[in-house]
Amino acid sequence: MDRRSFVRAGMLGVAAGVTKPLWAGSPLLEQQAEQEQDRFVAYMPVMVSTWKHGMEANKAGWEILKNGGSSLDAVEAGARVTESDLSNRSVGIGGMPDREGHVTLDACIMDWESRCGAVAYLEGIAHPVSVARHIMENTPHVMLVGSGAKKYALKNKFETIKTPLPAVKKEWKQWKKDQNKVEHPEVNHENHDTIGLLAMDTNGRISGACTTSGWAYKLPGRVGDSPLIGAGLFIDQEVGGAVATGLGESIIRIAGSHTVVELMRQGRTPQEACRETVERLIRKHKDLTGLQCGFIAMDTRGRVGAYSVFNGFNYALRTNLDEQLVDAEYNRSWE
Ligand code: SD4
Repeated sequence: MDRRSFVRAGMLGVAAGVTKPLWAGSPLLEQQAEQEQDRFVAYMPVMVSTWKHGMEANKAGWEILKNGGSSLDAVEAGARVTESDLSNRSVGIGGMPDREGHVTLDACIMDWESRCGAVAYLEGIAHPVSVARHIMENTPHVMLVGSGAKKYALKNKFETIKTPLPAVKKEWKQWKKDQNKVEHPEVNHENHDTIGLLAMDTNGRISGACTTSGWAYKLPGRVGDSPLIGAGLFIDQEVGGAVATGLGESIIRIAGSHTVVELMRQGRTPQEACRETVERLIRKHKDLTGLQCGFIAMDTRGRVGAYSVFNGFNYALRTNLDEQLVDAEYNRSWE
């Protein structure tokens, strides 16, 4: 089979709703695919998002992808679902505040042309991910923060919100009363809510987004990895994309998402790249207490992978056949 017909066969597989690459199970074809570096495989479109709430986010993104829409629209639509979720305690309107009671939001977005936008320390705006996209598409900048970001959002008529929600405020007040007892809020190994999303559309174009309210009761002014291109998110259409969740400080230290992408560039599968990045992150931390971090990645062949420090990390995967919540592999069992 020459290269063209090989790719065409892959495309027919997409149309037929085949979820496995056509060469799966055939060592010869697999080797050929490897050698020819085929970019368009039977997985297109595909969407993957962190944590359980990624299922709902993927649903919104899938509506766009299945109709031939762009991966950029898909990740933005997905992120907006989680940003509007009143029950989510670390994204958007339901987010936890800093130690002075302010909910400050971080988000970024990146597309297949390496265009990117970001906001950090943004308060009172419903959809930071859309502000990030607006900055990307309408300014010469990548990132706006704090009052500048807010001014920009208001000027461009982005929806405002009142935060924290009453229930969240009540919790914060209680925390303030108790705060002498704990130096750092616990980072739960099982429960993080930040959402990171990666999508590949029917044209093989990859985009990603990440949005969070960050570390609960953080110091005012603290910004985590989530809005930082290279840390919380990185896309390179030559290779693939990656997005991070977990303790932002440790992800920043190793430029986590960029590291995953660069490892894929060197030939690792998405799964291997996520694992190696987590191993590096662990090596840089003597004290692993509370250090839950996870990455998801996708390459230009539509293959995905994920890996975390501890158990409990999962991600939502959507392909043309089904949607699933997948438990990620991890490095450490409960210790
Ligand atoms: C942060 N990475 O601000 C975010 C928090 C997070 O799952 O991802 N929690 O550090």
